[in-house]
Amino acid sequence: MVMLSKTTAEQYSCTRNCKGTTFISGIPLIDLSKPDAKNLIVKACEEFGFFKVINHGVPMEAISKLESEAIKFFSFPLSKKEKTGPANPFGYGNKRIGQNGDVGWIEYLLFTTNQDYNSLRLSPAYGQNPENFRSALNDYMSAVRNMSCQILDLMAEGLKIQPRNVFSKLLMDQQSDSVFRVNHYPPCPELQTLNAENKIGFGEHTDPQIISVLRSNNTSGLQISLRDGKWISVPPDHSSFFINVGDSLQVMTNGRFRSVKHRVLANGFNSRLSMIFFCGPPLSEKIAPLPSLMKGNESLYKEFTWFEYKKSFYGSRLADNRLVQFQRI
Ligand code: GA4
Repeated sequence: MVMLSKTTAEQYSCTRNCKGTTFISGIPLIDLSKPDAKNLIVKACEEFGFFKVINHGVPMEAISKLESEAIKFFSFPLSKKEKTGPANPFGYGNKRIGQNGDVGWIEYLLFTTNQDYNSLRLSPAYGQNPENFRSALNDYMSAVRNMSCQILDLMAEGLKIQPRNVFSKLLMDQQSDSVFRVNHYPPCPELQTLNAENKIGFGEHTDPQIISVLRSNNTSGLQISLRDGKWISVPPDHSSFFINVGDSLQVMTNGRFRSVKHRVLANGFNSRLSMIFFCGPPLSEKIAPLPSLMKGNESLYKEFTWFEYKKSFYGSRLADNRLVQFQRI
């Protein structure tokens, strides 16, 4: 049984299924329109490194438009999709994740966001009218970037640190090295037989960036790991967003917030579609604990820039602990 602190236990009720996975019915839920959002965000980042957001202000129209463009793209024949690949590191990818041997039951599109999609000419492989895809991407990313900044400002307020935009300014910077990913997990026929084992869609890992902002359709699959190593399934909710603490935020808070280990299991019957905005700092940014959060404590980490971290994590396997080599012993 998963052990939760008293206050948490009141909020989250758990049950176990036969394969030993724990389902948690209450992932921390943050209503961005409520005055206590900032304190609840801090609590969720400390306890889970993960929370769900409602009243987020991202128009449903922007979400549906991009979702339908993505569905259209993934329904094209493989040969056509491959014209926009390989994902090295940006473009269409199929089964292979990264460059170091990781694989999953997945196909995806990876985009860099620090270029202007108004001037970017998407290849005709994005459909008969790539302009539709481009404008859907632009609208979605700009709405999600705004919401991400709002969340990061609330985080700084909840932590009682100044200036309020200490995190969000990294995302607003013209040079912000953010990434956008659209994942399609097709139904996996192997899983349709009785007693089939779990099949990995996207293997366990932490995200390297500051926070990641995920939205999916209503197909399950996402799991997060609790501090004690137990995996819990996250009930999907197509109208909400899910926020992950990334490695960079763990360092900036000197370990007070933990980057959350997560993975996606394939589904036997339904397609899962997710879109994730990874909020990254500029390449030259020094990633280090914020002095106001140190309170006389030593930094747990050696100094590094986002560029140095990136160089190191592109050489890693998905499940590696990428921060370990930057930790002071
Ligand atoms: C994990 C988070 C993002 O999806 C990503 C991933 C990246 C990739 O798919 O190219 C990486 C992975 C992610 C971290 C380790 C390396 C690089 C795959 C991989 C094995 C786009 C990112 O920024 O880091």
